[in-house]
Amino acid sequence: MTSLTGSPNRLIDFDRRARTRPVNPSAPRLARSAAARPGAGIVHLGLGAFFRAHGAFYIAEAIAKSGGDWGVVGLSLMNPAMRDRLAPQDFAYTAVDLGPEGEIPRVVEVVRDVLVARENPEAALAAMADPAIRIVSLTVTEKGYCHEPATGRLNPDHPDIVHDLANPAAPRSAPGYLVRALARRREAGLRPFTVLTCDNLPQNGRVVRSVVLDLAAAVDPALADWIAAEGRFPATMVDRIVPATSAADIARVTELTGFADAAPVVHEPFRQWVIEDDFVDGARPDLAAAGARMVKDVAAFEHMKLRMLNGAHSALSYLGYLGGHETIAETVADPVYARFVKRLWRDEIIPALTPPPGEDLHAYADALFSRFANPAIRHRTWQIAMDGSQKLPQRILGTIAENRVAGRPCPGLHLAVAAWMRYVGGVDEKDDPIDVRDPLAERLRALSDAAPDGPAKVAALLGLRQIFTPEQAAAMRDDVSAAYATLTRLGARAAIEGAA
Ligand code: CS2
Repeated sequence: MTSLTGSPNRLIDFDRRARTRPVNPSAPRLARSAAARPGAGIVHLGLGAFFRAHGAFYIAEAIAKSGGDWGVVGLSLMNPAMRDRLAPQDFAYTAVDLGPEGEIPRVVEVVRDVLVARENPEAALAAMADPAIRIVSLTVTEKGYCHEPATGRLNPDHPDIVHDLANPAAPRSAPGYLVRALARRREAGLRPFTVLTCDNLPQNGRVVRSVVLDLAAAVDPALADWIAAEGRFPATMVDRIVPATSAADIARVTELTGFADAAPVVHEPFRQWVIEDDFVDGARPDLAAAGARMVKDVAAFEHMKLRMLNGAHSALSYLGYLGGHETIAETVADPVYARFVKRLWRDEIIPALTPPPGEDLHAYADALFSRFANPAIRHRTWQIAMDGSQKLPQRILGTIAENRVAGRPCPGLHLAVAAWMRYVGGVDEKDDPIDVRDPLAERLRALSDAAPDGPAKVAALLGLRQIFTPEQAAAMRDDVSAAYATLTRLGARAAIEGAA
C-alpha cells in the first residue's frame, strides 16, 4: 500500500491488488478514513468534476506536505445532487488517474462539507463570512460570472443580476454571493477573503474583480471601495482534462477499488496550475509544495492554454461533432482531423502567441496532441461544444484578431467559427437534431432559422454583440461565410481535408 499517511488530510492510494477484485454488487460504500480532519479554510463554489480532480487535489497534497487548516467547504448554488452523493460517504471521493500505466485510484478527503445555497442561503453566507475562511475559490464555468464575454464587464441585464440588485441580501448568482459575503465580513470588521477563480476565462482574476466591484458599487459604493482596496483576486491558469463522470465510470471504480462511490472523478495524469501570488495577507495553502507554479504574471500561461488547448478543443468539438465523432480521442484518431489540428497549432495559433517563461510552444503542442489522443479519456465533443457563446472570444476570436493585424490568414479558425454556427443551428449533417446547450441557445437558433441562406445566417450570428465586436464581425464576415458554404456543401470532414 503506498499511501501518504501521517497527515490528517490524505490522498490514499488503494492497494493495487484491489484491481483484480471482481465487481461486488453489495460493495461497501466508500468512507472517510478515521484520521483527524483539518479545519476549513476555503469555501469552493461549484464542486464539479473539474475542481474535485484539480484544485482539491492540489490542496489535499499541499496540506499533506506542509499542513494548515485548508479543508474545503463546497457550495452548490442550485443543485443538491453533489451534496446528496457525497454526504453518505462523508465527502470523500475517488479520483482515478487514467494514464498509460493504467488506472490509479486515490481517495481525496479534503472536502469537509457541501452546502446548497438555494436551500439555505443563510448557511452559505455564514460559511463565507466565517473568520476561518480565507479563500473563496470558484469553478462556476464561464457563464457563472454573469459578464459580457466580449468586454469582461458585469451584464446588468442578466436575470440573476437583475434579481441580486433588487435583493442584495438574498442573492442567486456567484457574484451576488461574493458581494454579500464580503459585505458581511466588512460589517463584522474582518479581512476580506481572497477570491480565487479557477475558470477558463481570459484575465480571470480581473473579470471576477470587475463583476464583484460593479455589483458592489450598485449596492453600496463604500463597500466597493473597501473591496477594491483590500480584496485580492489572483489570476490563475488551470489545466487538467476531466470529462464528466459517466455511469460506466462509477461502475468501474467499484470494480477497481472494491468500494461503491457515488461521485468519483476520472482524469488524465497531466495537471498544471499557475497562480498569481497575490492573496489577502498572504494566507493560502502551500500550493507550490503540491506542484503549482506561483508567479507574478499569469497572462502568457493563460494565453497559451486558452488558445492552444481550449481553442483546439472547441474547434475539434464542433468540427468533430459535425463529422460524427463522439469523443476528442476519436476525433484526433481520424488522420484528417489530426493533420488539421497540428496545422492549426503550427500555422494559426502559435505564431500569434508569446511563449511563457520556460515553455516551448511546439513541444506544448506535441504534448497536447498526446493528451487529446489518450483513448482512456472519453471526453465528448458534445460536452466541450456546450456554452460556445461564452467560450469563443477567449479561445478563438482573439487569435483571429491578432492574425488579422499581422496579415496572417487563418482558414482553420474561420472554419471552426463556421462549424460553431452550423452547430448552433441545431441540425447535424444527417438532418438529426443537435441538443445545443448554451445560455444563448434559443437566440442563436432563432437567428439562424430566420435567415434565408448561409451568408445571412453568418451575418445574423456575427451581429451578436455579446460575442463579436463590430470590427471583428466586419473583418471576419467574408471568410466565415466562405467557410460556412464549404461546410454546408462538403460536410465537416471533407471541408477539413481541404483546409488541412
Ligand atoms: C474543455 C475544458 O469543456 C471544455 O470546454 O475545453 O474543460 C478543458 O478540458 C480544460 O480546460 C482542460 O484544462
